[in-house]
Parts: sequence; structure tokens; C-alpha cells
Amino acid sequence: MKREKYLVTSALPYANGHLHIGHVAGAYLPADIFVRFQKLLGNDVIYICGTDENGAPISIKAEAEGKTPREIVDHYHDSIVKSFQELEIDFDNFSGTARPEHTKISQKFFLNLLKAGYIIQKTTQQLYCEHDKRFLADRYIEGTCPYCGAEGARGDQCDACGKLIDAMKLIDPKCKICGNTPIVKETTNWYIELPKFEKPLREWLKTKIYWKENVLNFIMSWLNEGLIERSITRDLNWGIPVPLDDAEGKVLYVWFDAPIGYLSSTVEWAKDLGTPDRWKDYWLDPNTKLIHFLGKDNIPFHTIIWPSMLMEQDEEYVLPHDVPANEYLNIKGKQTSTSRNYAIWVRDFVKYFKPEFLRYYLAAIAPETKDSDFSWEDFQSKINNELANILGNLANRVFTFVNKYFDGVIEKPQKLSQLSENTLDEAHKLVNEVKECYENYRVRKAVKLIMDIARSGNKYFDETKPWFAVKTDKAAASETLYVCAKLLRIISIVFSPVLPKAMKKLRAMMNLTTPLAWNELNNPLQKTALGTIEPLFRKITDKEVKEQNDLLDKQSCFAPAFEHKPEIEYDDFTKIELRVVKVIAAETIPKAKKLLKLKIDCAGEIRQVIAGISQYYKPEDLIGKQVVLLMNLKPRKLMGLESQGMILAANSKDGIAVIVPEKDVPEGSEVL
Ligand code: B3M
Ligand code: ZN
Repeated sequence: MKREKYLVTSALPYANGHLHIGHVAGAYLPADIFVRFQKLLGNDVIYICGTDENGAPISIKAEAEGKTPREIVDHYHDSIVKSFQELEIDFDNFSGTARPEHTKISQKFFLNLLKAGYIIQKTTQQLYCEHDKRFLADRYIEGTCPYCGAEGARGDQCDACGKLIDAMKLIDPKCKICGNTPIVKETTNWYIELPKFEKPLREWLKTKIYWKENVLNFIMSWLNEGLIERSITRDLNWGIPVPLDDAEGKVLYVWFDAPIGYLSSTVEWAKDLGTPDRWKDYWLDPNTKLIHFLGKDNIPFHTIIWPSMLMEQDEEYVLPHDVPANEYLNIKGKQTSTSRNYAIWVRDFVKYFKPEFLRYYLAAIAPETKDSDFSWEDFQSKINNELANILGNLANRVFTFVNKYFDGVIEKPQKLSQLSENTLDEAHKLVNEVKECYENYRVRKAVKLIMDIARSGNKYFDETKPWFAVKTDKAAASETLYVCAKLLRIISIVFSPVLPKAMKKLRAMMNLTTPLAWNELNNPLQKTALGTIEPLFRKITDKEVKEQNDLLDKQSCFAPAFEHKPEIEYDDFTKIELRVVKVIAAETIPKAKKLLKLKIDCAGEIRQVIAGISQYYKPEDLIGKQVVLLMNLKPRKLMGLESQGMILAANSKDGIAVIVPEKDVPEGSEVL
């Protein structure tokens, strides 16, 4: 068999936050499974990644946390690496884009494109915050998306519709730092002339008919809308300096240098191995299949801009062979939101559950063709009803039986019954389908098919009833166990890309010592003496589900902070008469510590109001002030004095603050 060569990457996670399960489901687990599968087949594959450490995503986080960008990068890089290790996402190299080698290569990419005539310098109007004295790019600005109308669109991309945005087109833009509306000011930046790449891109894409539909649709709509020049530099103080003399204060746009991280990380990998030229075996060999795993919002960068960048370099780099982009993973029907802390963080998950439970569940619900939904109830059901009750149960009943009646030894029978043959044939058919699924990034279906193998094992066990047979026809019982053991060995191989640890454990229980490889499936299973038996998977309790749901509610700011009063109709509200009035006199009331006696004027109508605010306001603070009065509250007596209404105030643990109109309005104005 010809050995295929793969260079597999996952989108570089920004080093500005911890890893959450949405990231894992979209870009990392599918890639890790694919890589493990290719390694099982014996193909030549390396898996490359690193953290994305430049530009606004980092500097904005640094400013928010009062740290330096370097501190932010180091902190989150380490956290992300740890989460990957815990999940057994196994990179051949995991680098970071703030490393010197990456800077060098990125600057070279820029200069090559410039030299080849694909980058131009343009002076344009950009958004500038006068308060913060800086140009606002990317995440420094937020507004309404000009395409889909979603709020909270960033200066470079809208999360809701995925479109790339020219910050100048944002509706109602606001500075992310101070909230002010920016002004427009001239600045100079460098632009990549994407229109010049349209023809070669279309040519290249013609060969990509096998790409996922969601990806092709996205690209085609992009191309058909017409490519435009895109700015690839920014006025920012964190990032890769533009390598030109007249570029003081300009850095490369993070999305320009980030994909180059795949290359620089491979270069680092080769160097660390002591074979510094080995990266060329992958990047410069036209037979290499370069595969980028990512979430759908990263599609345009990887399928239009990045290939264009690669086309005009001084080396003949391979272009992406495939870009299997995934959709989003929601949690209980709502989109993950890191800013609202509505996410399940890997570092939290592993405090409670085996990482492999996450691998299994995320593979079983992988958002391959549409968004999928995480819920703790569904998690419990998949772990308990599938992993534990089907696969765990098969292993457990077979091994316990072997230990009980056959001294822990599984023998190879002379001959197999028709049912046994059929069961094994069926399993091999499923294995072929599983292989096809893995090859085509259909992890979700692969998992289901593997479970079908385990299901058929349980069915076969039930049908052959070894617990009866063992008393009358010991050979038949022994045959059942042999066939089941074969099924378990099949599973231990084909399931290892998804559950490397559990399958290792399963193999250890069966004393399978040959190196894990797909072609082991063709080998006969010889006499097998079992090792130490233990349950493969535990179950998730209802209590744990509740605990996790509570944690999610508590941590996220979607959660209501207060118990709310019952809903009312608008008509209920209109029964209340609120008006702006002026305080014309105020005095303390002897013996009433908390009360002030106010005289208020409502467009000539004078009223007396007793307000419990004297601990927070002196009479002179209030005289002349406009306040809001509840006018139609039935008059009541306080300390013997009639109060003809109630003034509105905010009541908090820090005290009382009287509500005042934001600017002077005619007295008597109604408050709605
Ligand atoms: N860091 C975006 C993201 O995490 C970005 C990916 C870069 S891949 C070259 O969604
Ligand atoms: Zn500002």
C-alpha cells in the first residue's frame, strides 16, 4: 500500500482565554481523531498547531486584565496546552505565534507578496477614538453588522453571520475601551489585492469538488460577491512589525500572520527533532495533503486569503487539500459566549469526569453538518446508555464469564457456526464503513457504527446463551466467548482514535500486546489469557447532572441575578402616574431620623412629600433638583405628616440614590 503523506492542522486558538468544549468539538477533536486514524493506517502524518498570540485579541485582553500582552500569552498558552494534554489531543508540535521564527517567516511572506506586486499601500479614513488616542481596529470596535443587523459585530468580522467587515461600514460603532463614538481619521495601511487572485483561486478550487458542502457554499458566495482589497496591517502596538522603513507603529493584521503559524510551527518541529530541513518534506512536496480543521467562522481566511498568500511566495508551497470546517456546538440551545462566561471549560470538565467521556460525547454529537447541542442530560444518556450499557457491558459480561468458567482463557475454536461467521462478517462490513467515515471526517457516524458492532456482540451473546450452553455444550459457550473477544479486539482498534485511553485499557485486559494498527484486524486471534479485569466505564448519576447544570447557571451571566416579580401587562403599567417635579423646599423632621419633608412643585401644583432619604441627602442637596414623583399613590401619613406621593430612588447596599432626569425637562413631564 502506498504511504500517504498528511500535514494536519487545527485552527490556532487565541492565547487570550482557556479552552472550552466548543473549540474542542469544532477544530481539535475531529483533527485528533483523523490523525490517530491515519497513524493507525500507517500513513505519514504530522499534526501541527500552536497558540495565536498577536494583534487585538491579545492586547485588548491584556488591557482588560491590567497585564502585559506577553503575560497574557504565556498564561493562556500554558493553560491551553494543559487542557489539550488532558484531553489527549496529541500534536506533533504546538508552538506560538509570538516566537521569533514566526515573526521572521511572516515578515518574509509580507515582503514576498509586496515584491510580487500583490500588496499596495493606501491612505484611508479609519475609526479613531479621541478619548483613548488610538485607531480602533478589529476587536477595539463594536457595532451593528451592516449585513445581518446583529449587534456586537466586531471591526473585522461578525460572529452572527460570519461575514468579514470593513470597520468603517459598522453601524453605530463604539470604542470597546471607553464606549465613546469614534471619529474618522486618516491613516496608511497595506492591502492585499485579492481581486488579482480570483482567477487562480477559481482554477484551484475547481479541483475541490470533494470539499464539504458548507465550505464550498461559503467560498462560492464570497467569490461571486467579488473579492476586494483587504487591509493586512493595523495601527497597534502588539503584533508583528510591518518590515518596512515607513511603517512606524504598524503591525501585521493577526489574520495575516496566524495561518503562517502552521508553517512556522512545522519549522520549529523540524528544528527540535534535529532535522531542520524536514518541514520541507511536507510543505514543499506536492504529494502532501494539507488539511486544515477549523470552525466555520474561519473559512474565508483559510480558503481565500491564505491560499492566495501561499501562491505568491519564493517557495512552491502546497495549498490546502481540504478544509473540513465544522459548525458550532451550542450549550442547551444557546450559543457559547465567553464574554458572558456561558461555556464549559475543559479545565473544569476534567475536575469531574474522565476526559474520554468528553471525547466520546463530542464525537457522538459532532457539529459536522449543522450546529449541535450539548446538554448534561444528553451527556449522561450517551455515556450511560451507549458507552457503559453497550460497550462496557459487552466487555464486562464476556470477561467475567471467561474468568468464571474458563479460567480466564479464551480458546480458538476448531470451526465456527454460521451465526458466528455471520456476526463476524457483519462486523467487518461495519469496520469498512467506519474506515470510510474516518476518511471523510464523519466522526459522528463512525461512533454510531462502532457502537453497532458492540450492539451486535450483545445480541449474539444473548442469542447463543452461553450461560446455558456452558452446562451442556462447553465448546459452544467457548465459541461465543471467542467471537465476542474478536469483536472486542476489533473495537479496541477501530475505536482507538476516539478513545485512546479506554481502548488501551481494553487491550490490556485482553493482553493484546502487538502495536496498535489497522491491519491487525486481519490477523487471527490466538488463544488469549485475560489480564486484570475492571469495568471500562462508570456511569453518570442524576446528582452529577444536576450539579453541572447548577454550576453552568451560576457561572454564566445569562443567569438571572434576581427573583423577578410576576409579569404584568402594559395596561398595568399605565395605571401608574410618574412625573418630573422640582423640589422647592426641604427640611429635616425632628425625631424622625430617616425622613425629610419635601415641598415639590409640579408645574404649579404644590405637594408635600415625606421621603426616607435623610441618611443620604441633606436638605440643601435636594432643593432646586428635578426628581421623579409617583403622583397617584394614595396619600399616607408618616410620623403624623401627610405624604402626597413618593419620589423614586434606587435602593442598593451602598445606599439610596434619587432618580433624576438626565437633563432638565419641563416640570410635569410624564415618565414612561
Ligand atoms: N485564532 C480564530 C479562532 O480562534 C483564530 C484561528 C487562527 S487559525 C490560523 O477562532
Ligand atoms: Zn475609546
